[in-house]
Amino acid sequence: MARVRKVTLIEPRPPGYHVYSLFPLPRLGLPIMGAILKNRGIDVSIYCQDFHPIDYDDVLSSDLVGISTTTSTAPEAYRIAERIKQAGIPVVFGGPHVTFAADEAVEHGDYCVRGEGEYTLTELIDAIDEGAGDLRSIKGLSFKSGGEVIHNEDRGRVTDLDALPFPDISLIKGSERISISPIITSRGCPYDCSFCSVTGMFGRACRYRSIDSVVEEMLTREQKMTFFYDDNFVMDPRRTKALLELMISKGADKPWSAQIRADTVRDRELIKLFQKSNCWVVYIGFESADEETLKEYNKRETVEEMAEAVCILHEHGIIVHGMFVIGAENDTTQSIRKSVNFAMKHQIDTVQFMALTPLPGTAYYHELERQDRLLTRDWQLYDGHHVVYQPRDISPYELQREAFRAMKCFYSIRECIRMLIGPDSFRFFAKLNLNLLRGKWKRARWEIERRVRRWAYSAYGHILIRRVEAANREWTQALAKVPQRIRETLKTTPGKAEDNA
Ligand code: B12
Ligand code: SF4
Repeated sequence: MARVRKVTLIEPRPPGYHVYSLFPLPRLGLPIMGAILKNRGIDVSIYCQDFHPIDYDDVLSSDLVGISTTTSTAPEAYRIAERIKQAGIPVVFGGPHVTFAADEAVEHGDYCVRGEGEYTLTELIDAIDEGAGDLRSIKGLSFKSGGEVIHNEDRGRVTDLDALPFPDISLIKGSERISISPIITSRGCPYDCSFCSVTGMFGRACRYRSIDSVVEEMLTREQKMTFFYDDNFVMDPRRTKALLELMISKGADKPWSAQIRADTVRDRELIKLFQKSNCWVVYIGFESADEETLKEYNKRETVEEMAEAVCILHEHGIIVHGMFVIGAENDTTQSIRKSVNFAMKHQIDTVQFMALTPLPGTAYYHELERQDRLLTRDWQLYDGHHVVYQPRDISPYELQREAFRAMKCFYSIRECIRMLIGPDSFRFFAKLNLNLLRGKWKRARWEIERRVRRWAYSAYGHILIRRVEAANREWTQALAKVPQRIRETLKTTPGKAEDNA
């Protein structure tokens, strides 16, 4: 094959509706790899289907096509690949799904890159340039040779994140529609929540970019807001503080949001800096308001810490998006409703109640597969909105119904009205008047904007959850036919390594 001159990278659209449908965002792997290839003189473009449909005339003139996968987008990735392969163009997969399902991926494409892809992809392109002779020495690569699937040895993770170029989001077709600037400052997470695939993919050792590089990248972006993609933005509070101070001093303090853990909020100095640097919303994985379920998830947090976090964040004018995962082994209808009540009692601003999803690469996946409790391997249903396994103490149908019930309860018309004219509204107007009296115009404007947004999200949540439910009707009906309870007495609990040993 001739030299690789043109590469197209594709992020397939997620199936159906999901809680983020209104705010499409690209993952950053493709824009980082796109920047690397562009720097090597390769003609690169990225199709992120959420922003632009795939132009096959363009794609089919590529020398190599790279497709990114999460579990729920894998079936679409494979469909796209079939079409490209028919035209004789080699396809390489990567991403958090195929990393743990490389055997499956190579049935649909030529190559599969496991784990972080930057160096593996460039080595693959070098090998293709040289006639694809020496594939076996490329760490992290899987491929088929003479009918046999070869998995080369794993590649270590990228150690120096500053050595990578900034993700070039302008390579994404339709990038002008990206309304929030996506920035990632670290990789890896020291925790090990049993439902999460981040640690399997990016490891438990945290790797950080330098704060200068982060702020430099932020200053190149035109969007009016920033979303930090880090799995846990406060892995090292000292570094986070230094980053926020630098953002303020360099004028990179556009309104920002990030994912954090509830227990980090206890550091008041940090939260004051959050406020000062224009943090407007934080995404917190509370997961459950049931202590036993928290233990099962290996969350290492208490319900008390969660409640305290919401209170402190609200005192500082920061919106809280609460993320809950329902369907643990311990979960019953009562424990699930406890989480819903917690969210309403503490006036969490927006929420998502996702059904526990055994993603490949997680402890839950291995254990539920071992116990033959996966109801389907139709990956597009692995989006957190479909129950895809047999829970222990309630039926899959009940769990599916509870997931919708939880969201509908939170995003009810009553709650929307309460937000407009309830006691919280009086607090808002009192605070607003105080800011106006003190001449704090910027703060007052910000408070109004925040309030309007919060209400708009609630109204949106109300509509969205009904759409998701309608789209899922067929699956919910199918679940109604699955036996009510699992009969065998389970001796082990997925996700609890010590029990399973
Ligand atoms: C930003 C983000 C989002 C955004 C944007 C999502 C999107 N466009 O898919 C939002 C907030 C909308 C979101 C929503 C959801 N997300 Co999300 N999200 C992330 C997050 C935090 C960062 C993504 C990112 O940019 N990572 C950094 C870059 C560098 O990594 P990367 O893109 O994966 O690329 C690297 C490798 O994967 C590989 N690679 C990737 N693609 C390719 C392609 C080729 C050809 C090659 C060679 C290599 C390669 O090389 C890259 C460079 O090292 C990740 C966690 C994480 N740390 O990655 C979760 C993550 C991707 N999300 C996840 C999930 C489950 C969801 C939700 C289903 C659930 C939810 N929490 O609501 C929804 C689904 C929505 C949807 N779009 O489908 C899972 C996916 C796991 C899986 N197996 O499917 C992750 C991994 C987190 C987790 N808990 O495990 N998410
Ligand atoms: S859920 Fe969050 S805290 Fe837990 S392992 Fe995943 S990224 Fe880390």
